[in-house]
Amino acid sequence: MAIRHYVLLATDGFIDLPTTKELCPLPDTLQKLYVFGFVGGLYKVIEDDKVTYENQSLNWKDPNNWSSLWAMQTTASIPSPIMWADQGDRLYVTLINLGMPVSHLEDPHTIHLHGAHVATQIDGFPETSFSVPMWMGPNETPPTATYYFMPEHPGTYMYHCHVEASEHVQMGMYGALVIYPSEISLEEASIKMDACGYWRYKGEIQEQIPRYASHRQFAYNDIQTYYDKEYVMLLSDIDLKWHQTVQTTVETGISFNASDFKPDFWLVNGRAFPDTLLPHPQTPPEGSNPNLTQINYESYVHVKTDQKFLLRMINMGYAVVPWHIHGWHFNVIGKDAHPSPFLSISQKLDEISKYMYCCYNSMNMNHGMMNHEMMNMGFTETIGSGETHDLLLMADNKEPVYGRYIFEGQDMIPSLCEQMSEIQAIDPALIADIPTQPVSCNNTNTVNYVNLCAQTKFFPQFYPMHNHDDYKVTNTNTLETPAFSNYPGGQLTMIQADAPSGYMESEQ
Ligand SMILES: [Cu+2]
Repeated sequence: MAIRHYVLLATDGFIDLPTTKELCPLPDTLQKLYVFGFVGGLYKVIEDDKVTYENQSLNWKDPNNWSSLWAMQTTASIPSPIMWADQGDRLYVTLINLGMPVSHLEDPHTIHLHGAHVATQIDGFPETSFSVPMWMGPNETPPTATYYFMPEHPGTYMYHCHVEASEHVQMGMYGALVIYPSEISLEEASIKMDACGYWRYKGEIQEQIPRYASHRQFAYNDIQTYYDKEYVMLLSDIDLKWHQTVQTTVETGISFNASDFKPDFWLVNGRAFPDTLLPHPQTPPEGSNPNLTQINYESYVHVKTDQKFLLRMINMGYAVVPWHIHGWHFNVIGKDAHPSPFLSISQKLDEISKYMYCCYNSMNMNHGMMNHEMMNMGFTETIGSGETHDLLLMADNKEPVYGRYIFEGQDMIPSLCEQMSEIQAIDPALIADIPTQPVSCNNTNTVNYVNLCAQTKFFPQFYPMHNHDDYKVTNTNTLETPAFSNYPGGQLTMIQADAPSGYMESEQ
């Protein structure tokens, strides 16, 4: 059990949104967006009586820190910092209100841990509890309040300010909250790592789980929820006019009618495609403390073929999102921090069928129920506002089925590579250049399928995932009149699946 203490500071700021589909656009094509948000992050961790200060400068009790804390005014971005803990930890979040110097609004703020099973007093709904007033200057002690949460259920959560939530949420005051199973909670579910690093379930070694995998590679206290990599996909939508009205409301006296909400930007982890392919600015540098690097807002999914990956879908927007993933079908293993009931149903059916197989095989009984799958699978998941859905995917290998057709052709149809070289001869621009991970504006590595064909390379594979309200896969160019939309943009990102571990290209 650890005590994890975060310090969040509420303030305002600006983010840049792309208005075109260029990967690294010119600065004068960016739309400045006025936002509210929380800054700060993990302050300290107490574990086994050992105190680790992750960021001493967040210690608001020390007057020497007041000027640097005050200087965090106007640095808000979207989303707010990720918070995480293990089941059974004690999570504390101290809130400081830095005010909103850009708009001169003097609103109080709260932190509502959305989905957390907490007492009214610390639920962050100001109408039933309290809100935190503005700090009046770096020469005074900041007024604070500290929220407390003892997570009982692993899963994907979110947090947001609940003061005038229609406006403060639209303005960007939200972030992801992730709760992992603990070693103890897994053990209570008969899942335990042995002294040699093997994961065992009910005593049996689980070959599908690598040795020494972390307990934070399970989404739930269920053996079927192991993953190799995890990603947060926090979805939100932006109405530029609403943001502009809030920015000037103190001067103009004009406020925005929430029922006029009409979004023109759609974001994944605070960014619109193609920015979703770039490294996320909030990811700590490599080599940082594991407390800080445990989870991040990267949205370009980069895995190896045959790996399992978890998408923690969070919808903070005001519309339902039909999230569609190309390439593979997902298993919905949880919703709103509860494991899918299909997990235990399918496991019980497997156990029954194994028993039947053992006992009646000699009687030549049909054992077709072996490895029975009763799962909530799909390729488009409809995610309502305020919901979180955990999607588990296996990046299975397409080469055994598709490799021969692509490189050699089959059934009297020439190879796809041959067909593509004809297309290339007509118009080379029709063969896409795909930016590969890690993408950077200074050095964008790309591949295209004709290059891959020349090397008889099947990998990497690339698949998009996106909002299937496809008009939300655009970036609105609001800098020109009349405004127009550029496709692709908006709520779109990519999955890159590299060759499986130990794969030899010469095998092809
Ligand atoms: Cu607020």
